[in-house]
Amino acid sequence: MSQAAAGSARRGHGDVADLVERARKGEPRAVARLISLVEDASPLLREVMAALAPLTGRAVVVGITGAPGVGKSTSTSALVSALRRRGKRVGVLAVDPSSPFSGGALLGDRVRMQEHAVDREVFIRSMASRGHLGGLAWATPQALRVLDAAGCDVILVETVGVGQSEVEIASNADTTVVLLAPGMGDGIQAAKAGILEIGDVYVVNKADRDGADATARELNHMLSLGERRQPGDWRPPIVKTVASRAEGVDEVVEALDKHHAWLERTGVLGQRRRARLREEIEAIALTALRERMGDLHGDQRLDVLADRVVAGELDPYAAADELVEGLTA
Ligand SMILES: Nc1nc2c(ncn2[C@@H]2O[C@H](COP(=O)(O)OP(=O)(O)OP(=O)(O)O)[C@@H](O)[C@H]2O)c(=O)[nH]1
Ligand SMILES: [Mg+2]
Repeated sequence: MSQAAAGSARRGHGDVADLVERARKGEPRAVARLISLVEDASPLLREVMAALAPLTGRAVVVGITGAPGVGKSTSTSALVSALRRRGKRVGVLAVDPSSPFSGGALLGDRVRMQEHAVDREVFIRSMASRGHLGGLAWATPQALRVLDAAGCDVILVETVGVGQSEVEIASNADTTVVLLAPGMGDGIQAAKAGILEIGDVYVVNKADRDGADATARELNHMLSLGERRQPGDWRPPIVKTVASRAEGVDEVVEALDKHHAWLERTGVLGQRRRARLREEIEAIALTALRERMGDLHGDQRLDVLADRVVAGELDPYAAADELVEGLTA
């Protein structure tokens, strides 16, 4: 637990309300403190989440994923500028699922995000898994809730594409942007990583390099192969950008707006958010159950049940049922 978190844990109840109120007003230190509580899996989280619940549901969550070095942070920073020009309050969550510590990649991000560091309408946080139960899958939605309550209109979540994490990020976002770059053998990689199923918007970045058109064509071809689209379905657009010069970024914002409008019009937005919450609730419930199961080592109830199975009074399934009922009663 961070010092700050330990401090609020000691001070207890009233401080959570105060912290949430300050975060709601967009005070950066309060927002940072709340996200630290999430990262640390603080015992105060239950209270924090209860206080945040009525303040959330407004922010649009955009996931940005792609292979290492493809230009996610550069694109994210350029998107922040474009969104700020439109008067939006923006949150950025850089999630690094590969390391339990904030590593070099995130340091690099800080440099790329520097131009936004003094903007009070931009909140930027890096998050590492710190190895706690459930990891980032569990922490990300809670950190998103903090940024949502802080009045962010849009939250950009950058995740390095390392297999499973891409799918995880997709399940946390309303809209998922998949980044590719020419000359990385991306086409084949994309197919392998299941990236073709998760993108709502595809961006071929580094379009100043040779091969961008070929990459876009190949991607277009691969997307049309698996096509089983009905009329009215969303067809993911492919946008070419040079993120380092902010070229094409307005087109990306337009594509994001169009996708969001489609999500709302079709009711898919509600479906996606509900699916996300179902997963989150299930994860929390399973964690709670597992914790209670963990407490059973040395618990007499198990001995008693085992004896009854030995005595032929119960079969193991019925014994397990009794145990589970006892745990949730
Ligand atoms: N030529 C060119 N270089 C770019 C472009 N966009 C980003 N870069 C460079 O590509 C490198 C990687 O960019 P990042 O934005 O850090 O990429 P990333 O995907 O966030 O990388 P990780 O977080 O490490 O996975 C940097 O040196 C950028 O300056 C572009 O459009 N053209
Ligand atoms: Mg990055």
